[in-house]
Amino acid sequence: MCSKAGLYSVLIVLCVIFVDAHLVSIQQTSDEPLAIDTISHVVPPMNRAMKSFARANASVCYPVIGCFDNNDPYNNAALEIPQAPELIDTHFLLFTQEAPTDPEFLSYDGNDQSIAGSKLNPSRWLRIIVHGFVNNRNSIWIRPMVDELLKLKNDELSDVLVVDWGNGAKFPSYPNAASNTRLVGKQIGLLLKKLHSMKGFAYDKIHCIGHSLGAHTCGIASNTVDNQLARISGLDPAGPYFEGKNALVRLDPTDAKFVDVLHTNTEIAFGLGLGSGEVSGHVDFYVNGGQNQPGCPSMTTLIGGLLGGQSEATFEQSSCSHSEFNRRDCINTILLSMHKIGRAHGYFTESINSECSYKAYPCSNYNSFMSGECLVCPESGCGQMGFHSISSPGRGNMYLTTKSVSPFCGYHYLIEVTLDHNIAKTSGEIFVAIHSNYEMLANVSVTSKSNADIKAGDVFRHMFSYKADLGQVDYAIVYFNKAKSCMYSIE
Ligand SMILES: [Ca+2]
Repeated sequence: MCSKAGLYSVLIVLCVIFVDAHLVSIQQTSDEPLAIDTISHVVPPMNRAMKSFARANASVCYPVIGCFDNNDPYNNAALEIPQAPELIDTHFLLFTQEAPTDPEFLSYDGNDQSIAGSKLNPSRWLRIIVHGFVNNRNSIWIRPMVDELLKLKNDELSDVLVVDWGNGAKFPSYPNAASNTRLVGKQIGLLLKKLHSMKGFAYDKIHCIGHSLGAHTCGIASNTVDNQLARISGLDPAGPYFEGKNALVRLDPTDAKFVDVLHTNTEIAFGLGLGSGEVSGHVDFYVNGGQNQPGCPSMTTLIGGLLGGQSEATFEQSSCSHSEFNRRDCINTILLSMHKIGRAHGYFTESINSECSYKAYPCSNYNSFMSGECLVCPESGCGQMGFHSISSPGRGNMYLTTKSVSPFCGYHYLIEVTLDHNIAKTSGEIFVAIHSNYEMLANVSVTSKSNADIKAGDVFRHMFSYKADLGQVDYAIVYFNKAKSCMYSIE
């Protein structure tokens, strides 16, 4: 049980010739295709996607929904204004406890019968899922999230509404998709007003979960009902055209009573960036630092490899390649592959019914966290990333690590290795093997590279997540692999 993890602190001093090593189980306090939001001004094929011929001072009005212009602050999406609702063709698919696989289609604009005859139950939560760029209702991550949400019981018992605005989120026009978040958000808000007036649905039983562009769409939806939604979960909110922009156009803490945000893919490479690193909620989880995720190729590696002619198979073999891969051309390959880096929806889906808690720690930055400086929860408490963040005390910026493969949640451990003062300067890699009453954990690198500079008095710390509670640690063995030499024990 993760909840038990770290209830104790284990300190092992390794009696080796010149190394002290400490394994510290993290203290507990006293108390997861496709959704890519892509912008590029560098990669030639993507340039086309970013071009916009919109002009300033443009406006448009649509029946029922209302008017939109591109005056400040709504000039954020390359001056694009939302496309016609007939083109976007938004669909609202309702999955209920009574019909978990056979959705009802709800309508906000005239077909009141769809709401009047709905199985929607206002005593339950309504969880709304909103996808991002290049996604639609069939994106591979949506069904698993629906299933996990429908498993919730008791006070969390839920129906699930999937918002499909795929026609308005199509590749290649990211500016249009970014602008369409305003219209789709308004459509969701209008539907919620209908649910409120016709079914007695309380806004404080509504939770909007948005991935990428969908995160900002959730913000607009709540704005439409005077920010009364109980909760918005932003899963790697889109960065391009939103990060640093006016709070009216992007997800921010004022948009709902509780806003929790996962940051998983803020790395920018070759001019391409996906997620926003901006603080956007009451609690922001910077997962594995937020830039990219373990087990996934970095943006630089991925895009460089693809543009360099690396094969699709290469990426199929990566541990991120368990999701959709339907390459039609190089650009799609880039988009689909990049999506896999953003595991925000995978983490969130896993968190809903997992016994593992995804414990997260407040810290000033990721480097400090990885150095072991923030391993004691303050009086204000630690956080719990994902679905249960609302019931954990942690607020503000939180840090945690995950495993590189599913299930991603694990137990945090910190290994600390202190070198003796009598060693000669050298280079190589230091590993630790941990033997506990649970199992042996072999060859954990604490230097993170094979040719680290090593000198007397150095202290190496390595934070990692492991699949289980290691329990009582009996002993550990430290190994040193000298650069360009054979491995040998330094014992
Ligand atoms: Ca906002």
